[in-house]
Amino acid sequence: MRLEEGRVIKAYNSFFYVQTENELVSCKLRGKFKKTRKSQGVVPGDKVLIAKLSDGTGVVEEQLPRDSLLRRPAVANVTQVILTFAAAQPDLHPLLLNRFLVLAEWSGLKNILICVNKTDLYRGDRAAFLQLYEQAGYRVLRVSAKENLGIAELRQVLSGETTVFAGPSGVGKSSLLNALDANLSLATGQVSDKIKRGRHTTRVAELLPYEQGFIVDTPGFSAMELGEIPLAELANFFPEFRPYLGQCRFAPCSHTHEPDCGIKEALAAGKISNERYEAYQAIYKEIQEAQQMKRKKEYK
Ligand SMILES: Nc1nc2c(ncn2[C@@H]2O[C@H](COP(=O)(O)OP(=O)(O)OP(=O)(O)O)[C@@H](O)[C@H]2O)c(=O)[nH]1
Ligand SMILES: [Mg+2]
Ligand SMILES: [Zn+2]
Repeated sequence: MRLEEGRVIKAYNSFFYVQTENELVSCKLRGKFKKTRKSQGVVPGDKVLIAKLSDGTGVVEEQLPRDSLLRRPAVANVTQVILTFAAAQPDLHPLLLNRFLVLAEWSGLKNILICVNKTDLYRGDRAAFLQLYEQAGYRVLRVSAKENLGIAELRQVLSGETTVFAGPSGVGKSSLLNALDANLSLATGQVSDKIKRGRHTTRVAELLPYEQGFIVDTPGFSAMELGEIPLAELANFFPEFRPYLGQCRFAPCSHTHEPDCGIKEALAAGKISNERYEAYQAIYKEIQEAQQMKRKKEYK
């Protein structure tokens, strides 16, 4: 049987849409690829080999090795992620931003950017707040899909990359993609007036061809499970902490209560911001509690 190579563009209702060199083929999966507790299964962005059937549909026969995997939203062979938030409606919560950053760092992606959309709505000054993240090493883009502000700068970072737009519902991910390419005409949804939250308009992740690469629209989310993150590695997921790791008296050091801690000294010297250190502590506690819960359950 002749197999053809292709890339999963989106998965929907147990169908996998695979773009081959010449066409888009709707495929079913061989049973061996089904999602289990251990494996994510086949996800958008995966490169696969398919067999074409006489009716024009296909079957995914092989999954090719991945260069990278963003775990949430699950997209394979991604080169960068743009964590997208709104300056307002919904409001930007620092701890949520930090949790998204940790999740992206855990996936080992090289390029992690922050994009703040809806700058047209915010009359105050977010500069000081966002500067903390720039000092931590992240590039921060300030844009407005509505007023077409910052879109040219955004376009520059996308060329030739596979870029996932991830963030809470209603921040304007699909709107931004539409601003980048009006032909996409992705559905967008109003943020509810009452609870100031998005309505989960985008339902599945989808790779869209863009300037020799792809942009990936994804469904918004804000509740995330960080419990699988190894606690001992958490400090590595704060890039500005890295130069000070290995300078602590105790090894391992949690950088929370131990004396002579390199991270706490960097904090006292103003090299690490209070906000980021507090986020580290909060996330550390959250992971610790999730893991204790899990252990209790297993013990029973
Ligand atoms: N004022 C203002 N509104 C915007 C901007 N960008 C998007 N919106 C509005 O915000 C709402 C949500 O936009 P979407 O693009 O659907 O948001 P999303 O992030 O794709 O949301 P999900 O698909 O639910 O994850 C829509 O009513 C948009 O018109 C902007 O720059 N300024
Ligand atoms: Mg959307
Ligand atoms: Zn320490």
